[in-house]
Amino acid sequence: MTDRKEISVSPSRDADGVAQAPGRRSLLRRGVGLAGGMVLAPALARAGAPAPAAPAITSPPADPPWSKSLGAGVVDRPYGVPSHFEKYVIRRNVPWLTATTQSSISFTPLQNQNGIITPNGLFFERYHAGRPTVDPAQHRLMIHGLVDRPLLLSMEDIRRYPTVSVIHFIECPANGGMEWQAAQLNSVQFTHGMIGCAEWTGVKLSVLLEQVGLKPGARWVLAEGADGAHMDRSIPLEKLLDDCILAWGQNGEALRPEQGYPVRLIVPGWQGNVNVKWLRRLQIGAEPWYTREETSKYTELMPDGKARAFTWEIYAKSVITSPSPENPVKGAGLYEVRGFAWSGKGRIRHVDVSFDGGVNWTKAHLQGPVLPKALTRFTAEWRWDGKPVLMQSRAVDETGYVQPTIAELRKIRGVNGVYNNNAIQTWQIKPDGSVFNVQLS
Ligand SMILES: Nc1nc2c(c(=O)[nH]1)N[C@H]1C(S)=C(S)[C@@H](COP(=O)(O)O)O[C@H]1N2
Ligand SMILES: [Mo]
Repeated sequence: MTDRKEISVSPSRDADGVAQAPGRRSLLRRGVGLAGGMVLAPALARAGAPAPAAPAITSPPADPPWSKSLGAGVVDRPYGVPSHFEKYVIRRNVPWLTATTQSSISFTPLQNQNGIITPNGLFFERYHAGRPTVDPAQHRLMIHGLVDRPLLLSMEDIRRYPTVSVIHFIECPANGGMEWQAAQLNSVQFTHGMIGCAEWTGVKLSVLLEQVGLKPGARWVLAEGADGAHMDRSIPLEKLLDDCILAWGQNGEALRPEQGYPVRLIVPGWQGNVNVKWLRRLQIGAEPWYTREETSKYTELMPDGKARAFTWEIYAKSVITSPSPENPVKGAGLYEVRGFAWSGKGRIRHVDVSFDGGVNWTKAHLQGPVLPKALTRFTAEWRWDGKPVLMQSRAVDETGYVQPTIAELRKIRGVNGVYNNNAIQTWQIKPDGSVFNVQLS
């Protein structure tokens, strides 16, 4: 096992204490207390340590203050917000990672995500020049280049096209980028939180491209954003015609400004940066544009000093979110291990979990829906005896590709890169139930 370099950026312990949802835990414990012959949720009713001697449970609980008064009325909050008790469930950034917060990234709190959809207020943010405030009434999208009929579309025009709604993840390929040399960040939010999954609503690019009429020789598209960075990326036309969409909806409401309001490109399964936000221009051409972005940043540095210019698809990956550094274990007993798996190449076929650092594997349960290029929930039953554990998950996608270990990845790619670290994550569980990010050599 290699040394773990610990950097104290993990959320504070007391915040984690709240994250443990004490109400639910004490309910479980009470469940055990009255379990004699009662039918409870089958596996988890057996969870936890032996029940403390509970007083006989004969009458309903006493009324707390909120049961003895009127609550707030409707439209007290015309736009709803989460319960005050959930205030620790937030995006976080790593201040030392970037010089400014305008060219930076924040992380989704995966440790608290229930189900496959990332709530809009928790979706990770990646900006190259900050988050612009785009007025939808003034925003225009230009489609030009090797086309018969160039278009200049207002948001009103865009919304008149036939719509589709699709559920896909967006992952920045820098996700896990700090972990190439050694285990660094003791937090699943920071090791894996540059990802979010949402239902995107918009129009298929194929519909728009049919309308502008592609000229012979058209093979590439330059997509450009309206932010100060005018972030642009070259994308093969083939991909745009296949499954890309121009999205203005995110989980049932308008895109959030953070995600590209009023309109962004969704490039299913491909690395985050091609999903251009605040989209203002699509130029059709014959060749890719090697923009500064592409040649200087989204390249993959190989051990021999050469760099790969275009890498697009997200390779299969998975991570256990509970237990995790933010979700420590509370004593020996039965637990449900929970995590996410995803692949940019299609559906997750299966996920294995290991409790001994990858020596033995057992099949996890995939919780539906299992959608292509979307976060997929997996669970596994785990009875902990209180001894140290090295817990891992390993995803296999529908192409048969198997998520590699960090040692296997390093053999091919060295340690100089930042991008596309899809290695198996190892959590070390100590006898006191605390969980640490470690790497196995
Ligand atoms: N216009 C524009 N689009 C952009 C970016 C940007 O800075 N400007 N960042 C890109 C990067 S690097 C990523 S990973 C994704 C992140 O999407 P999100 O912020 O909605 O999570 O947006 C991409 N689209
Ligand atoms: Mo990114």
